Amino acid sequence: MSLDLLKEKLQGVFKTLRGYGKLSESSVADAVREVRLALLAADVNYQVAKEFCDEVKKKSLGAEVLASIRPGEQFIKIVHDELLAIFGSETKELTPNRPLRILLCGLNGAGKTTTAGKLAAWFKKQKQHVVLVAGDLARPAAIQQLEILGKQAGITVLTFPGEKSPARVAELAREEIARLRVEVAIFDAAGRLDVEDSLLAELEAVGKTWEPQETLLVADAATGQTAVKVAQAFHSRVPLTGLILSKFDADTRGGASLSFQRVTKVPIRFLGTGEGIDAIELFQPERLVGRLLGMGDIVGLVEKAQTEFDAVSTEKMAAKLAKNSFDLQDFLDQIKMIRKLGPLQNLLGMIPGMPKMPDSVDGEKSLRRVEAMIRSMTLEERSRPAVLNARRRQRIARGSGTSVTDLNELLHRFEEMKKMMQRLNRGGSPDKMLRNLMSRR
Ligand SMILES: Nc1nc2c(ncn2[C@@H]2O[C@H](COP(=O)(O)OP(=O)(O)OP(=O)(O)O)[C@@H](O)[C@H]2O)c(=O)[nH]1
Ligand SMILES: [Mg+2]
Repeated sequence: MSLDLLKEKLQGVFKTLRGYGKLSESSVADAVREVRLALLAADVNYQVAKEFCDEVKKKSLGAEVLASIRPGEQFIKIVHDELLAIFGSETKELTPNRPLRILLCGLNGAGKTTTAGKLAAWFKKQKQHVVLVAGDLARPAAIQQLEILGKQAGITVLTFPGEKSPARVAELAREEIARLRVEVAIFDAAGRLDVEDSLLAELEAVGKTWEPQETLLVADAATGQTAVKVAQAFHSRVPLTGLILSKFDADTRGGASLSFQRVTKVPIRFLGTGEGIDAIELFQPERLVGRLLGMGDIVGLVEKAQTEFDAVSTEKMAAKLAKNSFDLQDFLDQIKMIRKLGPLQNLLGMIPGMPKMPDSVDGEKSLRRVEAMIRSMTLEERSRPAVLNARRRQRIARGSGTSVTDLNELLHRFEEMKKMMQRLNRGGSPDKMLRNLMSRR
């Protein structure tokens, strides 16, 4: 996946930083240098990487660093915020105006036609009346390629056989769109060999007749800094309103995505994540940055858990899981261990996909209720919950000051958890088991 390399490197830097009790000027400088190398390795534009790092350094050493927060965390937060500053902190939606005319442009083979099909399918899913316009008259079989995509997705493709000028096609297509009451029309333009290409003039002409509200450049994420130059060149001829980074699934560097916005000030709108017609996603900066930095902080949780978990009982638990004899008593022991790890809310926040607790007080309260319920059970009941009939359940609820509904819920959750742990426990070490548990999404 794109940016995987950067992710790996950044997380390496953070891991080292976490070891420091205090961030000195030199440790900040070291970390910042590592971040810059990571950015450059991911093919982020040199100037962009430099500016980014200068900013991070300034903020890390500046007065706003809070003494009460752990230095490593503070640094991660600063990097996080700076990344968002580059990507833009929110998803920028396409204009709601209808009929919406989109023009897709880009270099040869960037993925325009595929993306046209994906976008059309994306709009169709939103119940929009969408058509594709075959505007690539340069490449043989380009029209046919679009028609195949259209057929696959059940989308009308407007073609004008015999027509030689794409600008004229745009004109004719607009008449059709009005007639058919189309809401969204996507114009698939011919690829340009390079930015000096005379075909750019042709694209300008298309822009004049098509008058798109959205002109989106499709750029191959793997082409890195070249893609940034391309974006600049296109932008100067046909004003771009957005970028679509294709082949985001393929490239591990993906640094271009960081450079684009900084250099062109044009927002990334979509990511192409595969060859299939559904392989497109809205570009969500928060999500991408979260993914990049591992804000779900799996590593941190595992480390923390590793030092504070009672190693002996973890081993015991793994053995029980393997034998499928994990029972409510163990569940209770585990809750106690979890509580030792610190504020519940922080802990849960580190597990990706974990539902947010309303607040730590509530979290604590419900843990205490669970404890009370299990404590009200006999040892036999704890090891064989199956014996819990209605009468016993009533007794336990009374004894723990809870309700039968609470108890039923607990038992249900326990069974679910047991099932999940069983699935995750592929005979590995407790450590591996924990990692498996934490890395599930
Ligand atoms: N893995 C992957 N492949 C993609 C993606 N988008 C497009 N492709 C592939 O890239 C190749 C070129 O795609 P096209 O859509 O034909 O590119 P184009 O820009 O229309 O090409 P020209 O019209 O010749 O300029 C095809 O093999 C696509 O399957 C993507 O997001 N991920
Ligand atoms: Mg094409």
